[in-house]
Amino acid sequence: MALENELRDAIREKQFTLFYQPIFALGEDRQLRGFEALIRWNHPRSGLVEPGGFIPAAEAGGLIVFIGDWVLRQACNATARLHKRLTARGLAASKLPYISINIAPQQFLQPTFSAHVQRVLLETGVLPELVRLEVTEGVAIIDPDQTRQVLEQVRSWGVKTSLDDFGTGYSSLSYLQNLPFDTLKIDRSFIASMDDPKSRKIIRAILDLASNLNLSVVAEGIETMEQGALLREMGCAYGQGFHLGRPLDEASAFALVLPE
Ligand code: G
Ligand code: G
Ligand code: MN
Ligand code: NA
Repeated sequence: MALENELRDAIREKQFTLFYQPIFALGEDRQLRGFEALIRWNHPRSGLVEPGGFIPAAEAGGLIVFIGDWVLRQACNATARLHKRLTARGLAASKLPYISINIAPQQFLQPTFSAHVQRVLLETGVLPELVRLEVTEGVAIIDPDQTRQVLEQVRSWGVKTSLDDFGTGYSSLSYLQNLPFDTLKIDRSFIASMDDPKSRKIIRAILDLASNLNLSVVAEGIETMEQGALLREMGCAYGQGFHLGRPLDEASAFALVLPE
């Protein structure tokens, strides 16, 4: 309960902040393609707290909906501002980095969620095509029909959809068949164990499946040069991870694309 009260204060006192982890094309030129927004809690006494330390409590207490709505608006706002500055400098719309936003199941399945997305798109002016919503298969386990409806609705506005943590859950394949996703994010556990030939076979199978289903693939948790090179060789187009780039505060993330 104490943590829940602290979280309420944190919302009121604007203690949350977003970090942005770059997502790159794994090809020769390492083009920056997007950012994943990752929440941090600037705690008055503990300093910067990672989501693992408070998202579970926020989910249990229902506060994740308020926090998540703040994340969505904040990430879209920041991205719209960045895009304005980039286009003012003549960068083509096709080169603008997208923003990928984690949506908790409870938030995603709110009856008002898609209306909220539409409102945020309109109010921030961010290009819908440059917004990606990341969900795990947890949403489909709770309510497959609602999940499909919401994914279809946001996609009808141009927003892209990603299936996060792919490969770790229960019956991912039927979700791929029934749900409209644009992107698969291979869970970082498979990348971490790439030394194991079995793990590489699973990654190959995921890449093959994704290619046949016309899904783009982002490998998560790339921590070494070798992992990045091997994934590229295997045909994985995109990646993120500490080797490529750590989550950055807004100014540092913007500086990656807006050199002085
Ligand atoms: O940044 P870190 O590795 O500590 O994140 C841990 C977990 O918290 C990840 O599973 C990530 O998806 C989740 N997470 C990070 N930011 C957000 C957010 O804004 N909303 C939700 N729902 N989850 C987030
Ligand atoms: O569950 P989700 O995929 O959203 O988790 C994203 C989390 O993964 C972020 O909180 C981020 O800090 C973390 N992360 C990003 N890159 C790496 C990495 O290379 N290694 C590890 N261990 N974690 C990473
Ligand atoms: Mn994610
Ligand atoms: Na993930």
